[in-house]
Amino acid sequence: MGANNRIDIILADITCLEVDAIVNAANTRLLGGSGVDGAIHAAAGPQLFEECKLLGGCKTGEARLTKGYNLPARFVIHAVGPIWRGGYLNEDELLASAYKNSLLLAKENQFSSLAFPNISTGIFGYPKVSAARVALRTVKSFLEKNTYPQKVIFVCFDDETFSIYKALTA
Ligand code: AR6
Repeated sequence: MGANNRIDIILADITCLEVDAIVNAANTRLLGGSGVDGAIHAAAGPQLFEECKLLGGCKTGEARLTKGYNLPARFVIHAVGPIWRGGYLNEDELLASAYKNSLLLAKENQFSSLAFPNISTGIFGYPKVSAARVALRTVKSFLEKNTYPQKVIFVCFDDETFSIYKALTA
């Protein structure tokens, strides 16, 4: 199966998705925050915070798995994208690595469906088009070589990002 028909692009709130795992755009402390991180913790409930405390943080570019608790998703993959500092501090590589490590966790656990938010493009300030290019390139190349996850959903939260993803995959 080709990579393109295993990718969906939707405009939605990621906390509402009934998938094997949703990805959280977390920070290195893994103790919650605002943006999609805050929304995921609010919807999952306090048990998610308790499990995250046991993880002891996560480096930029890496990812960690927890259960989904009260979310409709079974699991949460907490991925830490880079803070945008102008593009000269390996931001592309670190963002690609956050996607790749999330995909590897989905593969190891044989998840069928995996949903990503647009990591780093909110509070972390990564330019949206560049981030979408990195995300699409990384996911496509992973799907070409791997059977799991079977489906990847890019969950956009604003019309502009949704249009960017649609244009880049047209
Ligand atoms: N569903 C889907 N996408 C969402 C949702 C939602 N419910 N809410 C926001 N987004 P951000 P970052 C989009 O700022 O840039 C936190 O405090 C949002 O529109 O959540 O990686 C963490 O703790 C944007 O496109 O994450 C970190 O400290 C995307 O999710 C820091 O922010 C990512 O925006 C991480 O910053």
